[in-house]
Amino acid sequence: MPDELEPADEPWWTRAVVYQIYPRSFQDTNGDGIGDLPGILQRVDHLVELGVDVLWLSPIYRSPQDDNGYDISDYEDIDPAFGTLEDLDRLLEALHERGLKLVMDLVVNHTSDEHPWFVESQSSTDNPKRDWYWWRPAREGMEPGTPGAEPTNWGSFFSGPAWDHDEATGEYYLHLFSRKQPDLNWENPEVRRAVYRMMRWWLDRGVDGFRMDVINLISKTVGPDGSLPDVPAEDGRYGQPGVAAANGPRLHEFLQEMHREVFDGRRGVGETPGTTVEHGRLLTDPARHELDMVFTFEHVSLDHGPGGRFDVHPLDLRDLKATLGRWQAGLAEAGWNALYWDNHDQPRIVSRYGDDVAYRRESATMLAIVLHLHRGTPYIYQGEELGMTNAHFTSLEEYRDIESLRWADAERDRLSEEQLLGCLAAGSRDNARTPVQWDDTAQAGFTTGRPWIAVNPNHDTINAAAERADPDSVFHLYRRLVALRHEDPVVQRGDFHLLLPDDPHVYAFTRTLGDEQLLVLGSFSSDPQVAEVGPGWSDASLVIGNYTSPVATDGDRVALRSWEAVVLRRTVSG
Ligand code: TEU
Ligand code: CA
Repeated sequence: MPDELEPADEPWWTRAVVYQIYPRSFQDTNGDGIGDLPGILQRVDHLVELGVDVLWLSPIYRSPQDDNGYDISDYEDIDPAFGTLEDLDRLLEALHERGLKLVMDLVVNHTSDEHPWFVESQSSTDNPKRDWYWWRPAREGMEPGTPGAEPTNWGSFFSGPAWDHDEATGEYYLHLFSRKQPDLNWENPEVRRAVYRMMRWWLDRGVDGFRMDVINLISKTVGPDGSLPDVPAEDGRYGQPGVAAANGPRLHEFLQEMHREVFDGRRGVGETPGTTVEHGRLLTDPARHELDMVFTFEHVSLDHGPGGRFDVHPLDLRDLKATLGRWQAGLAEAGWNALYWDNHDQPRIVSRYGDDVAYRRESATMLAIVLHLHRGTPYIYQGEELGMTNAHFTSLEEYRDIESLRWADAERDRLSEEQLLGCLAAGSRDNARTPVQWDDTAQAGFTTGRPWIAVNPNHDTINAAAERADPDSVFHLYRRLVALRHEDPVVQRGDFHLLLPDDPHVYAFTRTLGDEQLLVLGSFSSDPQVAEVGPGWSDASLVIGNYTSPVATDGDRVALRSWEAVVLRRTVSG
């Protein structure tokens, strides 16, 4: 092989695939209906069979579970619902024995209001920890606790104001998420030191890295006098806090400090809602020592109308190509993308950009192939590899997610119950949180008890056992994609070039490394499509596809069946 195609000393994550587990919904072992650490241990072989390299665990720390663990009351302990520190050590050992790494969710933009830091902070205005959070008096001239008296007009991501009035001390504290998730004040160096200490404690225990929750929110726009600005908003409404609370002026400084104090050779992935390509490049340029890769949100917001995630519209494929293409181009020279469709905050991709009724297998596998062939590190969210679908809940009682419930409460006056249900069915985070479907038994093999959230009835046909038994299943296609990522330098590092930007149905691009080139085609349509790919592909070999019979090429064109994806390889002369 020419030098260029040798794996060289590229960082390991250029060759790796990450698997995300949402522990609550993965596997229960004690019949309480909540997934737990022993359940993950019991299913480690599933990860090994899939071939993934890294496990990212959504939060398992001690927590009142207001936002399913994204509200932490003790960073150095495991929530009893999930198990014990010893269970975690056992899991770590089992993973490391099999060559897998463990990445923990790090939630340090905010804590739980039950964290001892906040309990102290709240106790009085002169408590030494008062300044660990964002406390502010009511708006000048307004009566504390009355509507509109909040220090700024920031809205919470979970509806309503981002400020809560504390009767005892008469001031407000900031919470960009629920009122049980007060934001930490990263301006205070003591806060930063406490966080770094905690991170080192986990790394010393053996964990391999962190996925950093809303990490670009840690620096807010704050004036020299400590004032926080209002944001644009309609009269009497709360504005998007992102404008003033995200990507603040000290973000890079904080992350570089964290890198110095914590990492050096150890790893971090940042989740960065509302971040631009340019910003993503700055965050992940290795020379800047901030993050190794970023999760962006643009490609999973393209089907949102002005009303946000509950205002779902059909996707225009051209937007998806333009968006992902922009991120590929922007991070081509420096920086690195995390590639994902699904996670615990997103509706299932097969129900969203695919067709989960007539072409579930075809569209799930097409989406997988298209995503995994991009440049970046692919993430698989539990159940995605089984082609699991949205929950399709039909009553409000079935929902558990705080964001969904708060939104439904806020909109109840405006929308009928039927409308609410329609919006939730399309946009709710609970779509991704139904239990993993292991088999066709009563609770899908997830629990012997009553699951905390309903199992999808379609587990009678969609489940891991059935997927494993069918060589053409979504599961086996994901296995092949993971293997391809491990083996193929063009998949790992090849340059990305978007084709057919204006085609409304076909996703098309090439990846090129040295004299090797891959052509990736994916049809986002049930109707037959023809992709005009240009000359030189008729003798190309098939690398991977989601139909068993050979792909039809005719001169400069490739014919694609319903939701078909193909990857072709050729040698190009330099
Ligand atoms: O999510 C951050 C985020 O920006 C969202 O996608 C958010 O969940 C919300 O749905 C906006 O509509 C992270 C976590 O992944 C999420 O589960 C937590 O609820 C949130 O942070 C707070 O910790
Ligand atoms: Ca349990």
